[in-house]
Amino acid sequence: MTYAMIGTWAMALSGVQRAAATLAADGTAGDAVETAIQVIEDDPSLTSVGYGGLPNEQGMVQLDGAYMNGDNFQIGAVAGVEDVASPIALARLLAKERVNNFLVGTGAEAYADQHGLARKNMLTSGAKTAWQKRQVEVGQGGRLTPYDGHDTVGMIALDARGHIRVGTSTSGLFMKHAGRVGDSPQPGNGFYADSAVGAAAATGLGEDLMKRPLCFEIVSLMAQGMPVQEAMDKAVYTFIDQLQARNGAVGEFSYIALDHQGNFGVATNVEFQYAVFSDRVAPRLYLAMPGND
Ligand code: SD4
Repeated sequence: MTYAMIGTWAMALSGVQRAAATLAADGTAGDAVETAIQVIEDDPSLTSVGYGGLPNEQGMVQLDGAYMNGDNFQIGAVAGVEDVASPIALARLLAKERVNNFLVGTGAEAYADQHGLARKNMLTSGAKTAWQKRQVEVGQGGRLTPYDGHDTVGMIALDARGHIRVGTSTSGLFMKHAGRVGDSPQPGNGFYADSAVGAAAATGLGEDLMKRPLCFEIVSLMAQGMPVQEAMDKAVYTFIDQLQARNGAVGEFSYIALDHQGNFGVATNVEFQYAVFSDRVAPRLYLAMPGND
């Protein structure tokens, strides 16, 4: 049976490599997504996800993440959580609840404690130094630009039994306001999954990504019979053009998607690397260029 996995940015490769063994040994898509994202969350050298993620204006690391079960549409999501070692583990646990699926801040942290999830100080000394340096620059009249040091990890897995799961995890934007929430934990915007069809995940400037639920739109177009790449081209580039025409300002948009047969697609308006693994392809990185040619 076909199995496959796709993840955002070059950092996804180490996670996909780790999860490859799980999928190849008839493991579940949920375990593959959680394992792959945790590899990224645990890596202090990656400054946009989990431990080592860059802090907000106040010097706090606030994390967003989500998990979706494509079989029953259950969603778990967290936003603005502090000192939780694995937001994806927390989101996956929340996806099992009947209610209270999306928790923020201290409520999410209390839930993590009640369920025995690991807590840890997520601010590394490297991230603190980057924050202090930015304070000095701002003090010297430098502009506060929140839009750097960001890359969300999004992972989609299809297992050999046809189950599809998607997950996201991010520290959002460096120097964001306290309490700012991006697209990554928002269903339809940051992610969407339907095991009968496929799934999609987003990365880029959350403030723009949440202007249209493109992950849901991509999956909807696929449900109508459109091939995955065509669905992405139609949904993503149409909206980018619309936003450009009506708003002028367009941030970074990058999307990955996988269909229930293991075919994948990508749409982006920046140079974008992504990692893929399947029963046909050993774990590897691809590079997508902006535009739909
Ligand atoms: C956010 N979409 O919080 C995330 C950040 C990101 O590439 O993915 N940047 O807005």
